[in-house]
Amino acid sequence: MIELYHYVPVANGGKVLMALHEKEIPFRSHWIDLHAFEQHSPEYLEINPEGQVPALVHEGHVITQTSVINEYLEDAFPHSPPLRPSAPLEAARMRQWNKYIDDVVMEAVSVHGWHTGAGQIARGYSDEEFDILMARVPLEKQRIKWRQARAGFAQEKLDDCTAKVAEAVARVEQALEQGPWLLGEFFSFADINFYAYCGGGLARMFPQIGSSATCPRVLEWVERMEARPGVAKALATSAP
Ligand SMILES: N[C@@H](CCC(=O)N[C@@H](CS)C(=O)NCC(=O)O)C(=O)O
Repeated sequence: MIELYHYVPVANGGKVLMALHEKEIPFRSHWIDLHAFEQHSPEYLEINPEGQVPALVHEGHVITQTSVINEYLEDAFPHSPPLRPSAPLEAARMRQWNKYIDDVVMEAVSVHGWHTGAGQIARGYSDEEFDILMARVPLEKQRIKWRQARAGFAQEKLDDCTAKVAEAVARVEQALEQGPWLLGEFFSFADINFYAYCGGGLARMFPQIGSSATCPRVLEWVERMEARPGVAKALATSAP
């Protein structure tokens, strides 16, 4: 049985939840509350020493990093509905999208998410309480990010991230000229990946970018994504 440790069904957690439901793979869900900093608890660090979610456990083995997890699911469950094209060139195209989304889009969207969401959580603690929580964060990069979120990111950084999101949306808008999904007719992990970071929340987080005047195809693609039973099931995931 697959075990998935995750939080709300957006961004990184949503990416694996959507893959599991689309591939119709049964799994047991373990809710890790980021608002309560459960991802840095000693119990969870035994599963993922980096203190990040999601983490997948299969037959006693822990797998982390969402794009790695999703391709693992493809390889370990070959009879589930495929989300990676079988032709090597098409698979490479999918991975090119995933690399760009993981390296650029995820980071750009997450700075905005952390500026508001994580910032609010972090400011709910006193300086002393926050220092104690930060001492448990294993990754230095994440400790810095939590502190930046608490103080608020510089406007220059926010503007740079907004520009990166706008460019990514323009690239996806162009790709969708070729068909309903990022790889044309084939629905793949690349669609799940972009939707998780930048699809569902696009119009709400970036109204100036996600409008029908600028990206009509992307907005129609968002509707197509949300009409998929596996995606809808994943999005309905809530706290136990
Ligand atoms: N590159 C990682 C990123 C994972 C990640 O950033 N997870 C976030 C939640 S969306 C997290 O655990 N944040 C809490 C923290 O770092 O304290 C992946 O793809 O799995």
